[in-house]
Amino acid sequence: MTTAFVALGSNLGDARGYVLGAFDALDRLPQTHLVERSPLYLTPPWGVLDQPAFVNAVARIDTALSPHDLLDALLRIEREAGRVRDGERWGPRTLDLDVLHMEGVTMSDDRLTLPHPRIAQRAFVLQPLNDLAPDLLLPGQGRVNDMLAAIDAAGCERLP
Ligand code: A4P
Ligand code: MG
Repeated sequence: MTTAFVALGSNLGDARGYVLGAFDALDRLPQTHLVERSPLYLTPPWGVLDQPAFVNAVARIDTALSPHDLLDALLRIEREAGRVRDGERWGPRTLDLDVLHMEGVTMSDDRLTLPHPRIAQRAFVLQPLNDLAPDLLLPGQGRVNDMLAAIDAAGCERLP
């Protein structure tokens, strides 16, 4: 089993419901179980600013799936949540699941880059990741709590 961290995000429809449903869907994946879920955060849009606020969270899972099989499983969960890919980068979505990190894995090919290359700039990822794994060292990027301390995360509001 490998420990992995998955980022969850939604900003269309019942965003909170999609994120909570995705935690359950992760736990139902073959050869995988959900170890811990972060709190949910309401976060200002990053990248494309003219879109609704997001609900974001991070899951810690244990999985025996390969990196590519895990990615395929996440894309399937996104489709089952009604995600439509219209080609707009960083645009609104019912559900976005990104692999942030898999323990011991550093790789980049045409489908998958690990660790996820844009963690260091993203408060909506670092805030919930820090709740689960503040001391985690992401190869090539740094320690989670150091990266969070270096950016402005004031806009991330923890949901009850
Ligand atoms: N891909 C490569 N590496 C990975 C990885 N580690 N995990 C490839 C997941 N996918 C990976 O992803 C496009 C392709 O990236 C995948 O099919 C996979 O083969 P995508 O999620 O459809 O792409 P995207 O969303 O259009 O672009 P990008 O850069 O991945 O955007 P993100 O990271 O998904 O960001 N603001 C807030 N507050 N909260 C958010 O959650 N999300 C986004 C989208 C923008 N702004 C946001 C949020
Ligand atoms: Mg994604």
